Amino acid sequence: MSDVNKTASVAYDAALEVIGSVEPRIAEATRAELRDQRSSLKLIASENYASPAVLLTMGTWFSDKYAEGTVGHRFYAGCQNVDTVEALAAEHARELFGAPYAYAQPHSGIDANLVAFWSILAHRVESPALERYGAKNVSELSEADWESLRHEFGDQRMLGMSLDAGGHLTHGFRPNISGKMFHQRSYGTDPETGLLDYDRVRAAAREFKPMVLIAGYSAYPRRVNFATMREIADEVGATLMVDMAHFAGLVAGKVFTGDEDPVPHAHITTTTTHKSLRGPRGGLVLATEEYAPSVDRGCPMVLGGPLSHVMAAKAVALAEARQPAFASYARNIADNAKSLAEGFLSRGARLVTGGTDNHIVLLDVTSFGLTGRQAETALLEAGVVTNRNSIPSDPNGAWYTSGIRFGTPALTTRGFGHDEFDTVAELVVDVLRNTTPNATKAGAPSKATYTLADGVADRTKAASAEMLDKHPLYPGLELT
Ligand code: DSN
Repeated sequence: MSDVNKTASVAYDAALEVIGSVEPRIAEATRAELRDQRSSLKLIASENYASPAVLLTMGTWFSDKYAEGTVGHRFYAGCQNVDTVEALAAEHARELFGAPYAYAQPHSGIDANLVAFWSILAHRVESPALERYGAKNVSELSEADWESLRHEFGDQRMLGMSLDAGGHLTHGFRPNISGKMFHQRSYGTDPETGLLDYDRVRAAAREFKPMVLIAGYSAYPRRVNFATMREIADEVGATLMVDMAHFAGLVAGKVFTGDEDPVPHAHITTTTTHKSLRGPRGGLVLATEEYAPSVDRGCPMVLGGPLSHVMAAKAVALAEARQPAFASYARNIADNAKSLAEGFLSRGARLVTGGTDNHIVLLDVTSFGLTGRQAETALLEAGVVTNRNSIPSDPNGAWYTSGIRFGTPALTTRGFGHDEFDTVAELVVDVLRNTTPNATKAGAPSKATYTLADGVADRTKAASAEMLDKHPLYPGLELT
């Protein structure tokens, strides 16, 4: 790896010189970002470090090509090389995940979910209506028929995990477009254990009868039984959509297999490519043959022109994920999350669900007398980069929150193991124990401001630097 990184140094130096000749401040910000990423403990569960091969693939002239449409069926001429790239990205995705069909165009996870929603509505509402009306496409419908079909689109139901239980904004959260496209309801977790209760999901599905049942999460620190979710979906005639944006790397690395692998159970699986999968920022949709034709129309029905340079980088990242080394990496992600969770528990901290069996650890910071916002900012002051997160029935609401979400994919990429993650837990607990909320003018504890005791940030940074120096980011990559 360091030889490759050494070669990449030449490429980055040259690139930064070219960039700097036009806008030096961008070249400097790019250098600063590398310095910052190298020198902080990155524990944001949705971030990672892509390889230089992935990163370099994004900086090419594929960025200049329009290619709306799909492989072999474009709205622009001259897309032969984009076809090669998109077909390869899809092939790697199909092989890696054992999916009948893959769509590599979504620009992000939210876009991938929008494509999935569109596809489900197209397949389950539009196609049967066109058959009923004897029309080939919606443009052929009379104004009256179109008006009635528009109402049908808006009348469908979605059931997804609630935001405070760990679901995502796009799983039917009212302020999000998903909560407006569909009548929505959410399922939560057991109030005592914080764990998914499949009987409750089943009961909610039987009562609400959704067209779309969404499984998957952004902040739930446990595995999901997707075979059971499919049974529930089948019982009520729902399409099972799984959003594996967070844990796609664990699926790719075969940490999640059998009932825990969503792909064989879901009708449609969506993901990002940049989280545990360690690729470029972007999205991906996997689907059964049945849903493939409607997903394939994602651009231009839902998406703008594909980012061909990013699809090329997806192909490179997926090729990396098919190497045996990726399976060890994925196992280490999950082992390290356990080490981090044990490190917190042994120091008396409270974790949502009492632990983890994926890549996420969700710390309840109320026992430190802090809000998530205070904890997040105090940790950042000490060089520990995390994000605040709601916990079930959060007493501090979605802005201040009561949790800190930790993830192990990024530091696992740097080579952190059990001992380092135990030290991370020690450092985090030290910072939080030495953080106190300030008082508001009225004398109540503030939810936002805090005081971190003198010396804590420095000692945390020094201890982190020791670990980070032992596990450098992009070893061998040096900029002049
Ligand atoms: N930004 C992603 C995350 O942090 O989980 C979700 O959109």
